Amino acid sequence: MDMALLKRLIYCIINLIKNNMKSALITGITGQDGAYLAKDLISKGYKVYGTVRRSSTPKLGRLSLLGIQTKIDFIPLEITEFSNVFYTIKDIKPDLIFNLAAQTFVEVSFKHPILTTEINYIGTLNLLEAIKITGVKSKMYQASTSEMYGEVLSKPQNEKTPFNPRSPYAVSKAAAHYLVSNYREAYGIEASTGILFNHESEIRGREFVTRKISYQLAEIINGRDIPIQLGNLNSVRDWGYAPDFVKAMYLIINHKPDDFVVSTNKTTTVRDFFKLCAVNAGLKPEFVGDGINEKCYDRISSKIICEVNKKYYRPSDVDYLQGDYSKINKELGWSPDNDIQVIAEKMVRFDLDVLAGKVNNFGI
Ligand code: NAP
Ligand code: F7E
Repeated sequence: MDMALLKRLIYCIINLIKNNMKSALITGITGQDGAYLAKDLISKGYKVYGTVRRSSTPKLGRLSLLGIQTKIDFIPLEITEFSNVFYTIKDIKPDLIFNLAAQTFVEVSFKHPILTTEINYIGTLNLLEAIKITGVKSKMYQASTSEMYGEVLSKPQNEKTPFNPRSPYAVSKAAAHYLVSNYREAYGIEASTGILFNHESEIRGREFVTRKISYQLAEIINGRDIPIQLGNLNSVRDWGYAPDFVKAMYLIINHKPDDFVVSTNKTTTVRDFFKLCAVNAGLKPEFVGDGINEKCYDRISSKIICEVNKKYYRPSDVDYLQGDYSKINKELGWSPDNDIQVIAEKMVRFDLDVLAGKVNNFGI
């Protein structure tokens, strides 16, 4: 057979395989969860489409770090633009749609409540309307959040616990959550939600408290003199590991449409997470004082390594979250693999390696 014909045949076979692959669209692929989820879906043989919104600087760092940047079909998408969402769904007709795009930082939601509502609520509505109008048979996953429980009405929280949101972020997510169940009931759209409790990782945004701590402790080990400035040290979270949690998303979307809590059921204060990280960084942390005057000393160097700064207090905070994940455990067999000690160890190790120049973090 001549070479040109052979090449053409191989090209046709590759295209045939590609066209028969199951496809998934991830909104918010450049974020923490989007990156891990994309990696999982690619390893399962999915053709992955990822949405990226325009910016003046590149932001594919997480995807580069995970080695999957070249394996994704990127789609320009601004989720608040209905026509953009509509034509994306109409053209791709993905088997699965994971709606992870959101303004995710609670603190910013107090400063940008309208933008947060437009992205998180209208964005979700745009997707649901696009699915409804185009009539595509896509299954959809909505990224709901433990923040919807807010000032909690019972402990631990499960799928039946009423919501009591405490921030514009939480309100926008609760509204989007109700939209999903409404479109499910009213139009038979196959949409599910995962009510995910906080989940962290080496590629978590540096504005969130866990990564702020691990990264800035690594800076202190590398000679930084200024203590880390934190807000509410008494806040309690149920922290899990993001790569474990994206596995739950895949199980949820492939099950009959429903809502599932994803969590670890274990609680840790911000102060205790700080201590765990500091010990992992080779320090000997001790907190002294109360409220705004609380400080943490490193008993090896006698230096202050952390102090409270009221700038980081929120107008209203969520003080306690603890998720009961027994439903997803019973029905889908999911449970978390990594506990908070392991998470702290991995995050501190990564940031120490980054600052020592041992790994390229692509700016993440
Ligand atoms: P993240 O790292 O902040 O990523 C958010 C993603 O949304 C980014 O890709 C971002 O793109 C994209 N995005 C923001 N505004 C957009 C817009 N207007 N149009 C299109 N895309 C937009 O968040 P994450 O931690 O991966 O969380 C993923 C989802 O899970 C979010 O919906 C979040 O609310 C939810 N959730 C997260 C947690 C958690 O603990 N991580 C817990 C519960 C629920 P850019 O890169 O352009 O900014
Ligand atoms: O704050 C307290 C802060 O910003 C955790 C998002 O992924 O998880 C995340 O939201 C707690 C809060 O996460 C600082 O007041 C103290 O009580 O890391 P965070 P979050 O607000 O829980 C949920 C589930 C989501 O859905 C969100 O998208 O830590 N805290 N001092 C601080 N928090 C920050 N960020 N910075 C501080 O200095």
